[in-house]
Amino acid sequence: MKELKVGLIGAGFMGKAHVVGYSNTPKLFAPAPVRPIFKTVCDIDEAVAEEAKERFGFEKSTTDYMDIINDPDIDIVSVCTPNDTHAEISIAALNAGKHVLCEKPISNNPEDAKAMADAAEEAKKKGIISMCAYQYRRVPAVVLAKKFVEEGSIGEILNIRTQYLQSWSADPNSPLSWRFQKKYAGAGALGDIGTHVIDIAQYLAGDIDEVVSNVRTYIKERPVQEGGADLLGTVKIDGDAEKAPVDVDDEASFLVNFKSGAVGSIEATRNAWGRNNYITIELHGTKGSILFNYERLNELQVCFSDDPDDRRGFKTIYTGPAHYYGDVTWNIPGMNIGYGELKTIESYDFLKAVVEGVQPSTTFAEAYKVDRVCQAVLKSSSSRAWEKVQ
Ligand code: SOE
Repeated sequence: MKELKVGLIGAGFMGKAHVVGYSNTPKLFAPAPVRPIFKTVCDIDEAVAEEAKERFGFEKSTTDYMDIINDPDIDIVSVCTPNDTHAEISIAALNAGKHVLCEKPISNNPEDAKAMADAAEEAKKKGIISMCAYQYRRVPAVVLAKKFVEEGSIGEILNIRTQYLQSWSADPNSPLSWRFQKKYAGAGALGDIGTHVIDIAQYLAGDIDEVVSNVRTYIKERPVQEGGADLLGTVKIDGDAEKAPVDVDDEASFLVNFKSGAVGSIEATRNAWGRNNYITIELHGTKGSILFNYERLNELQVCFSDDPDDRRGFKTIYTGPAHYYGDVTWNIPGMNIGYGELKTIESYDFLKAVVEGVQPSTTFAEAYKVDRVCQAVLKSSSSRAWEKVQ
């Protein structure tokens, strides 16, 4: 089997997710496009890099990402670092002829996002593949929703409502990681999770044309976290610790108008007690409706207008062997998939694209479009008016 050598940059939570995806690809998918070989793992924290090397089975560890860029033996680079470093690392990797799978959001500012989209476009001419890791558009139920939209089964889209709600930052003692600092993250809930549902909304309903928003920071300062590891609210720091200001949003809610004429609303917050990874999409068309909730990710609800009056209503389709990769992941109905399988589907699509030389979604150009929607949301929160997506 063909082998491709992987360099992982950033060995925290998302680094682990990429390793799970790559290592499970040849196990879940037969035939597998390649066998990924774990060559070098990089983290700015030496102990984290060394631990990841041992645990994930990399040959080497380093604290300097240029060791990966300069290694002619490495074919693929996974970028799992804070948002402010995505551009520098991804562009260096693309210029060195490496295929890049970069975490979302594409960057912490529009200039870098554009530079990344341009670099990806240039690299593509030389057969170099890139992908931004908006994995939720690959949930089989979301792919099925797209199929219903494309087939016209629910008619013309009138509106789409999406939400991404989590709870891990609702506790004021959740530490001030990079995710609460503009210079690293660019934006708060908007950039971190709002971007996922912007990507899905545009995947299903086309480009967003304009937005009007409400953006809030509920918890204005948080206890300072020692060390760089992102604890995602799993560890609390008690009230006596030094505190520093939060300069990003805790909540971004906005109305959107799509270029197609459809309307919608998007909401994102990590301050919603009781909501864990609550990604919902509700889409109404002239001939039917679709409803999805990631907390029940193996289900899609659909309602068709031409069902008889006495039995019209939402029915639940359980995704399985008949749906996106369901015949190769677990081919018995009801086995179900979770986040690990989803990251594996993403890795498979990426690795297959590398082998076939075909550009997969979400492209850096599409991810830059998501970023432009975020810029319009932030602009609208200051102007308190509708703002066009530039
Ligand atoms: C934290 O909010 C986070 O890890 C996001 O950064 C991811 O993109 C999301 O998929 C899960 O939650």
